[in-house]
Formats: sequence, C-alpha cells, structure tokens
Amino acid sequence: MTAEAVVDLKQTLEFTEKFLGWMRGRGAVLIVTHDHPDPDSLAAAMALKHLITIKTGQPTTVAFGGMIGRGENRAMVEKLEIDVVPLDSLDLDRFQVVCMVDSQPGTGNNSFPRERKIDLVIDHHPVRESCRDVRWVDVRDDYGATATMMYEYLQAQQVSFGTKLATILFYAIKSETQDLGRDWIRADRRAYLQLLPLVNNSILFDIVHPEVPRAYFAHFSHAIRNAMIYNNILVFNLYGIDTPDMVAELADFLLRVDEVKVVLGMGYYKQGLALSFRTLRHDLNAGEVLQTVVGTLGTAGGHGMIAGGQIPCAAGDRKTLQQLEQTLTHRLLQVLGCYPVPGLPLVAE
Ligand SMILES: [Mn+2]
Repeated sequence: MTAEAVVDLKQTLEFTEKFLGWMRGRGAVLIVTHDHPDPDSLAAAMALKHLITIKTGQPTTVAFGGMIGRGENRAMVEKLEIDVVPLDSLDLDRFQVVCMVDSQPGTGNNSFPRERKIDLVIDHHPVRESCRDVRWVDVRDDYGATATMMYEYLQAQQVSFGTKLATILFYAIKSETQDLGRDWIRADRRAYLQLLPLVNNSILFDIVHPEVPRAYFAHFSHAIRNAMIYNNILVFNLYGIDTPDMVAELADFLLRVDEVKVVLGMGYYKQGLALSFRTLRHDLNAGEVLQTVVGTLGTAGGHGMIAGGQIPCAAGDRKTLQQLEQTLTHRLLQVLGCYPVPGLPLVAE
C-alpha cells in the first residue's frame, strides 16, 4: 500500500471513529440513497449498514426515492439480496439518526424532506452549501465512487465482509467508473483490484447480462429515431417513460456515436423531465454545464464526465416536451459556445 493510502486510511479511521461514537446508542438509523438509486448509492448504503451493524449494532434501514428500473440494478438487488424499502413507506419519526449516501441535502435528486435533519452525509459530488447544517460530512469529489469511500471505511475499521457485499461494492465501482474508464482516481482502482478476487463471478455475470423486457428495446428504438446531432453534440428525447434511469443508459449508449463528444438526453416521468448529460471532453465539467443549461428550470449536478438533472413539469404532452427539448438544446449550444446550427437526425428514416 502506498504512503498516500495510509494517510487516507488514518483520516478515515478518525472520522469513522468519531461518527460511530456519536451514533452509538442513539436508536434506529435510516440510510437514504438518491432517487432511482444506481449501484453506487445502493452499495454505499449497504456497506454503511454493514459497518453500523457490526460496530454499534443499531437497527438500520436503507430507503430510496423513485424506483429501481434498470435491468442490471434490479438483478443486483435481487441476486445480492439488497434489503431496501421505498422512502414513502416509512414513518420517518421512527428514526433517531439519518444518513445520506451518494447524494446531499437540497440537490434535487433525493426525496428526503428538506425540513428534516440529516446527521451524516457521505458523497463524492461537489459539496453543497446545504451540508453546513449536517453534523458529519465526508464529501470527496475527486473519488469516482461513493462505494470506494465505503470500502475504505470498512478497511479502516477492520470490518470483514462476505462475498455478497464485496460483489455489490465491486459492481458499483465497475459500473460507476465504467471499469475505470471515466471519473476515477487511484483509490477507486485500488478498491476495484482488491475487491475483484472476493467477487462472486457467476452473480456478477447475471447482473451485467440481465434479461430485459421488450419495452427496453422500444426505448432504444425511440432514442435512436429521435436523436439529433448538432456538430459534435447529440440530443435525444424519450418523451414519456416508465423507467427514468433509461435516460442515463441511453446517454451512455449514444455517446459512442463517432465524432459525438457531448450527449444530452431527456425523458418524461411522473411530472418531471429526467435529464442525463455525458461528455468525453476533458475541458468541460459535466455537472457545471448541466447546471448552467437547466438554470432555474430545475436542479442538476454531477462529476467531470457525467451529470444528471430534473425539471418539474406538470404537462407531459408531446408539444410541451418538444419545446423543452428545443429550449435546452438552444441553451446547451450557447453554453458550449456553438453557433446555433440546425440539427441532423442520427439515422435517416
Ligand atoms: Mn455515485
């Protein structure tokens, strides 16, 4: 292990000692992920639950907002027996301690009520003002995954864990960084390599290759047929969708179009527009670009190469969504300093 890693673990040990000491004996613990949780937020939550169970023995519940839609994520929850419940099924007064992972208060991507107190935040997105009111904050925005931070917590606290949690953490880092292909640092690589021998390969294979319904391919078809290219920018609109995380999946997929360096995708789900932004350009910060594009219409956030956002919108008819697409496309071209050019369809009908 490098000297740098030892220092990290020392700081991590100090921080975890302090918050676990504070937490001990305070009663039931709630861990909240972001809405439509991805593997990283689920892994971080499960690792934190494991840490608390071993170290303080307090009852711990993991809860999420929105839905778990993506085939890989559903397979992960089922095959690795990830024990999560919808946030709106809980009586929040029942919990004395609230933790948030892979998200922060006031980001717009979690459903935890704003007026309620949060005690601990563990995240890898740029730190927000709203964390001022949180007692324990560990935000490392250089980390590729919150799961990497949680792996370090378990290491620092010398908490052993089984093959299921190892597989969960490994898959989180794998999918969040696309196998160390984007937004990763050495800590992610270290965790990835150390977790790999502990992984259940056969379950991992089933997660990476889940069965998907025919509707899944319809979304691909819609995205491809609706995709418009403006220079090296691709914009697609899924219109109404029943699984909001399809937008992110298709944004990743369409970023592979040659010469395309920036992708903005959108889809309408439950009175809101779900946005996904991807870029291969290292001179851009995806989170900042999408925040500027969305402006006061909604909320957004992210990392260097990936970002997400949401715009509340009561009407989901085609015309309204087309107008929103136009507005966002226009703003994106402006933010990226492009001359407003007419779009060309990705594929000819
Ligand atoms: Mn994450």
